[in-house]
Amino acid sequence: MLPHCTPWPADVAARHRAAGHWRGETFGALLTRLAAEQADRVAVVSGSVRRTYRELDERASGLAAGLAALGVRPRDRVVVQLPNIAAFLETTFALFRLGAIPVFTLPAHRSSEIVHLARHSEAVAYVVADQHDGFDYRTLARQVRDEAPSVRHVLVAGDAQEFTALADVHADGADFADSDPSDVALFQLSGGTTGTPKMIPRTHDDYLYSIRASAEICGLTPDTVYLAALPAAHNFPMSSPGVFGVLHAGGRVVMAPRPAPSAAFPLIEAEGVTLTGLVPPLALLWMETARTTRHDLSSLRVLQVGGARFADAAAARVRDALGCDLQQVYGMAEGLVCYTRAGEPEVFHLTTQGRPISPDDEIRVVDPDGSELPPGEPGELLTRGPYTIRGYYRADEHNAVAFTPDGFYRTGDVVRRLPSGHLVVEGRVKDQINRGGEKVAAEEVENHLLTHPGVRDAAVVAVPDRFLGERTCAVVVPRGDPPTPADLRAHLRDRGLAPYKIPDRVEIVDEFPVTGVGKISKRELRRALAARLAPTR
Ligand code: J2J
Repeated sequence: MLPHCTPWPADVAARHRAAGHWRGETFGALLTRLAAEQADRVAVVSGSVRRTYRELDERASGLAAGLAALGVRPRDRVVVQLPNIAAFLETTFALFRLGAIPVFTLPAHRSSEIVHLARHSEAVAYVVADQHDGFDYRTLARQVRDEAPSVRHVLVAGDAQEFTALADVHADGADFADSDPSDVALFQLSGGTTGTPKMIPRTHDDYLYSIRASAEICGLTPDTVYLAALPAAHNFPMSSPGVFGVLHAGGRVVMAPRPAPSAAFPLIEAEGVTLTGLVPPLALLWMETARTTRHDLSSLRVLQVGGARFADAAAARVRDALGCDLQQVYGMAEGLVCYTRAGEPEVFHLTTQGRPISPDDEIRVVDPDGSELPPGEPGELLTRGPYTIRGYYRADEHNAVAFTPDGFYRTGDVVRRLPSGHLVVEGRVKDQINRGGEKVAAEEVENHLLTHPGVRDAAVVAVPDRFLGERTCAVVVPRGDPPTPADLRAHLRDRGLAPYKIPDRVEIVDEFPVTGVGKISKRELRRALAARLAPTR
C-alpha cells in the first residue's frame, strides 16, 4: 500500500477476499470491461456532450498516455477540482488507468484547502475547469502553483490561458500495467474535526466493493439514468451508488452543472432521469419548486437524501411532492454507508437513516467511556468493516484518537440502533457543524479567526436553522476594539477559506463559559446562543 496509509491486517484482508467482497478488480480494468460490454451505450451526458462507454474508455486512455508523456507516474497524486462535466470522468479514469491517484476536492474549495492538500499529498499536478459558477479557477491555480512547489502541471478543462489545456494532453497507444487492487485508488476528503482537512485513502478493492454492493442494494440496471446533482467529487454522489455505481451497472450519468431545480428539472425531463441524490435543504427546495414546475418529473423513481439528518416530517412529504420513493442514505467518506431499502416497511424510509451495506460492517454504540450501550440506547457509533478505512493519510497523531486500538473508526455521530439493524442519527459528539450536508470543522475556522489581530479567542458552533438544519456562528472575544462581522468574513475570504466555511453569524462576547477543567464549554455556548438568537431563516 502507498506509504503513510494504514492497511487492513493481513488476516482481515484475507477474510474480505474469501467472502467475495474484495475481488481484485481495479477501476482501470472496470472501464475496460464496461467499454467491451456496453460499448455503444451512453455513459455520460454533460450539456451537449454525450459519450458512449467506448468513447469514455478511448478518451481516458488517450489522456492517460498524454499524462504519462508529461511525466505523471503511477502512484503520483493529482489534485482534481472539477465541476460536474464530462471531463470529470475522463480525467478520473485517465488517472486510474495510469495508476496515478486523484485527490478529490470540491468546487467550493479555495486556496486554503487546495494548497494544503497539494502540499500534504505532494501532488504533481492540479486539474481544474477554467470557470464555474462565477469563479475563475485559473486565478486559484496561480496561487497553488506558487505555494505548492510539487505541482509541476496545471491542467485546465476549457480556456487554459498560460496553463496546459486538458484537450491537448493526448497521446497514442501507451500500454499501462494494471494497478494493484489492494493499493490506494483515490483520496476522498474527510468532513473533518481538526485544523486541516484530512485525506482518506480508498483502495480499488474496498471502494469497488462499496460501489458494487450499493448498486445492487439500489437495484441499478443499464436502464438507470442518474442525475449527478451534488458535486460528483463528494463521496455520496460518487459512490453511494452515485456516478461510479451507475457506470458499474452500465447505466447513464447525467451531469447537472448546479443542483438547483432550474438546472436539474429540465435535465430530468429531457434525459428521463430515474435516480438522484440530494442533501436535505435541496430536497426541501425541490419539493417546494415541484409544486409549480412545468417540467415533467415523472421518470424519477427514487430520490436519495443524505449527508445530514432529513427531518421525519419532510421525509413524509417526498412521495406527494415529487411522485417518487424516498431512500435515506447515511454515509461517510471514511467508509460505512447505510441505506433504507426497497421493500422495507415505509416507516423505516420515513424515520431511519437505513442499515449498513455489508453483513460484515461491525457496529458498536458506546458511551463516552467507550463501553458498549444496551440495544436501543443512543451513543457514539464506532464502526469497522470491509470498506471503512483504518487510518487517514499521513496523520499518525490524529489516527491515534480517530480510531480505537482495535481499528474501529470513531464516527463522532450519536445514533440509536433499532432491533432491525436500522440506525437513527440523533446528534453528534464531534466538533463539527453540518451545514445542510456541508461539513465545517470548528477548529479549522477558529484557527483562521485567531490570525485576525482583533481576535483574542474564537469558538465556532452550530446554531439551529430551519432550512439548513444548522448554520455556523463564530463567537469571538475581541482584542481591543471588536472587529465587525464584515471584517472577519473578509479576513477569512482573504485567507482562502471555502465560502461555505465562512461563519453565517458573528457574536462578540466578553468571555467564554468554561467547563470544570477550564476548557471552553461549547455546549453552554450553544445553549446561551440559542436563548439569545431568534431562529435564523
Ligand atoms: C444524518 N447525518 C448524516 C444522514 C451523513 C452517503 C451519504 C452521505 C455521505 C456524507 C457519504 C447523514 N443523517 N443521513 O459519504 O457515501 C453526517 C454524519 C457523517 C457525516 C459524513 C455517503 N449522512 N451524515 O455525508 O463524509 O455526521 O459523507 O458522519 O461528507 O455526515 O460526512 P461525509
